[in-house]
Amino acid sequence: MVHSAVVWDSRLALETTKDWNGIEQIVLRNSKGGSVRVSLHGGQVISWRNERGEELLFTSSKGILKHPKAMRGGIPICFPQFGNCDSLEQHGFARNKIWAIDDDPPPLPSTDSNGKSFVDLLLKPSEEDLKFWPHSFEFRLRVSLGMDGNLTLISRVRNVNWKPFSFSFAYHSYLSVSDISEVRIEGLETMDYFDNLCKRERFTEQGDAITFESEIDRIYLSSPNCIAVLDHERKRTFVLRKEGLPDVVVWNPWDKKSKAMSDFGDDEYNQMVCVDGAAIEKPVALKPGEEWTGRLEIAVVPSSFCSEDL
Ligand code: TA6
Repeated sequence: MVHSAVVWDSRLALETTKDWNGIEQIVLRNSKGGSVRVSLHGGQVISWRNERGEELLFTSSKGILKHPKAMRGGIPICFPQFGNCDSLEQHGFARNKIWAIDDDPPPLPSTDSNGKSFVDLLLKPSEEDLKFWPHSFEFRLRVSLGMDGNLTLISRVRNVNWKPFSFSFAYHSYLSVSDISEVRIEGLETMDYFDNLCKRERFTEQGDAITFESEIDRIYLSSPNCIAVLDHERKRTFVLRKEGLPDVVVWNPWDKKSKAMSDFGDDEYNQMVCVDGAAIEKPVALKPGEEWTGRLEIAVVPSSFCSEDL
């Protein structure tokens, strides 16, 4: 179901555009001038703008929007696994599939729709997908934009199979920052993490905020549900609030890895940081008929906000 100002299709009130591959994008707006753009390619949020029209998510100037590869940037959905595994592409197939608009979703709590502009999307496995991942599921994604400009993503994965299955998951959120060397992440102090740069060995974070002087690629484990990403130069803070997502991925490729990625500018690492609400260390296990919900809300507040307010 979609709530939007502009009627485009008699069945649904949709404001939509199409990308140059002819794939539909849904535009959500609030009355203050904020907007969100969601592509049916991967159910990927590809833009989130504040009331001044400033883009809050990073997308690479060299990003390739060519099916089936996910565009680099925005918020790709990593499902049914985060990272590499033998039978599936990195970060799973969900972000490389064409999703459908779900015009009759099972209800969510009214707080998830009151005063919000939202769209409900649906992904079900094709016969081809089932060859690689033999588990029937229904993945419902609600993307919403609040009157306050906050972006909310709610994922509901239901096991519609006759046998249990497990999966890992991440909202792979590319946040736009002014200068990575002036960014601090608060809320992960003293947390344990797997370090992808050290064969995923387990370490413990020191007692102060995370700052960036080189590549960081970590999965913080059983983390607090509220994380702050402070952009010093722009005097603004991203506040991530999550439920059902115990882990947090923090990634910046820095210079060497940036140069090695064809769909990423050599210096673009300065303007982005990935901070992903995730469920990785302990995969989500669903019995037949069970459903998992993973919710992420991202707000942008003036940087006078600090971790004590979390
Ligand atoms: O931890 C984040 C990470 O797995 C990095 O190791 C890096 O491979 C990145 O994701 C790749 O993200 P992408 O958007 O290219 O799939």
